[in-house]
Amino acid sequence: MRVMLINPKFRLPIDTRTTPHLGLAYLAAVSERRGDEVFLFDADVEAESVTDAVHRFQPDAVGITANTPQVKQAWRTAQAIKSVKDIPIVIGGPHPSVLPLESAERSEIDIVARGEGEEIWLKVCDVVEKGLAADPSFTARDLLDPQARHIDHILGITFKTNDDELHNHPDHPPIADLDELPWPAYHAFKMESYTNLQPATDAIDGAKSFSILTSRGCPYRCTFCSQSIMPQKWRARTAESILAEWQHLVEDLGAQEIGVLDDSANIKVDRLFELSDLLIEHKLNHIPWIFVNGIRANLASQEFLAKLKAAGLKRTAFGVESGDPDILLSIDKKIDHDTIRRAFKNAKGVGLETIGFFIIGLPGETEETMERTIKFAIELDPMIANFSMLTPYPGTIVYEIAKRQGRMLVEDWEDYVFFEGKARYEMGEMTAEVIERKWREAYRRFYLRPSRVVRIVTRKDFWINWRRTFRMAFRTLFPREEKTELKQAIEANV
Ligand code: B12
Ligand code: SF4
Repeated sequence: MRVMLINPKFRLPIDTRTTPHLGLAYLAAVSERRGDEVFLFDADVEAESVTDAVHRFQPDAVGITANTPQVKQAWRTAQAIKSVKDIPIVIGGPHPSVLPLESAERSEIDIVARGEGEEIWLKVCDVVEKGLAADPSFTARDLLDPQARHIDHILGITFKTNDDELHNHPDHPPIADLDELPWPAYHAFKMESYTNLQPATDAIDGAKSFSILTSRGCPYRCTFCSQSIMPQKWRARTAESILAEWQHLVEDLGAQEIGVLDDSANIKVDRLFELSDLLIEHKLNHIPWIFVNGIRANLASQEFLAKLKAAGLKRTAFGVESGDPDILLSIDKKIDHDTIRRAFKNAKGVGLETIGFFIIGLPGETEETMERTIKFAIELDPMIANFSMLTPYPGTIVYEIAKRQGRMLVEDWEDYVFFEGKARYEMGEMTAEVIERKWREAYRRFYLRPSRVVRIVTRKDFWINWRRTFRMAFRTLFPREEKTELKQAIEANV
């Protein structure tokens, strides 16, 4: 069967890096294993329009991914495809997973796949393939025929049959053994069109960078995090399975750096001790790698981090979130400031570069609590401090709090992204003016300290990449109004 997997266009106005979509890379891999011919259409890097691509490739089924700011473009993309042919269209990803009915109600969407998608996608493909075998003119309308009950057996999907009845099936069970999954199908992507997620080497954009996922899910439920889209049970691959993929990335694909994309890779430290030994034993530890999303600070002893460093780890991030003890408690991070201090000390002690993730504008914040966050960031002094202004995403607890007790300043899903240095909601004494001012102050005070400036300009990668760094810094401190223009360009680009 011919299947097309789509990442709808969504370019942030800030200078983000592009990287192949790992979720689609997994879907492409399982589809290929099923025997499908896969066309991966990443609108961020494709030159042709999606309709031209559909005319040319003639897919039998289409899968589209969507996070919240992407979902409207996903719908537009589906409409464009339906204008060519009534191909079955499945939408999945973080946004439809938390608000499935919204997409299922739309005529251009046939099926919403909630949560982890590989098994659901395969089951839908099986049904479409059988339908096409029985009748080569099988369409999405046939798939949703209420009498035929083609997809009644598939868990984890939400859809509307042709008689307008909505069906919301129970969740699909999580994949029991992640080692069974094939490796992400990077060959389906135009790899030369991507940069990298977070440069680990001084070569920056020149380096061949790949991502890897060694575990899925997270047992925690921080109030601001969209973790609820994935099964709560943390599941991990074995060290041997990770090693095999790591070898493939380095030896077959020429990876010069690797980004580990797990949400919480170190829930079981023994597994990473074992992986480190294997990376060292197989002489893969010369390839730098980083924990892009951070690891749990409460499971980051010096011995553990030293072992990871010996295995090639160059940089790790920690989610610090807030410098105020009460706010930290309120977000259910289940961590305290001393533990965070120790984790940074341990990481720096073994020579790792560090990143701290901080949030400005959590529910209940005041100017004083934000001030504590800025001071704590300066005290921890990571190599990179990332301050984000809170955007309450649907499906999170902060979203419910912001809706109930605050005032959302955005209506449109496309605005649920960090744009123009603007706050996304207000609550109590936390006005947009305060959030925006403290956020700008955080960057200014953290990065413009004389000691910090000296340290930055003496780094080699600063000089390799100085134009981008200045552009980013300028846009952070002096955000400009560019949303309308950008949105129009994206809409016109379907
Ligand atoms: C890496 C990453 C990025 C990278 C993107 C790289 C890329 N091209 O994918 C960067 C840094 C650019 C990024 C940016 C943003 N991100 Co981000 N990101 C992630 C992260 C950490 C990992 C994504 C990943 O690879 N997951 C692993 C794969 C296997 O899972 P997956 O992609 O979700 O796909 C699975 C299922 O969702 C499902 N599925 C997905 N699509 C489809 C389609 C079909 C047809 C089917 C059947 C199934 C299906 O099946 C897949 C396999 O199981 C996630 C957190 C997370 N745990 O997922 C956040 C996450 C996706 N990001 C998030 C957000 C908010 C953003 C930003 C909006 C932040 C911002 N700057 O304002 C931007 C949006 C940028 C954009 N262009 O869209 C949120 C999304 C919440 C939401 N409601 O949308 C997440 C969930 C973080 C969180 N925990 O809150 N992000
Ligand atoms: S922020 Fe990190 S620790 Fe908290 S729920 Fe999300 S992934 Fe888990």
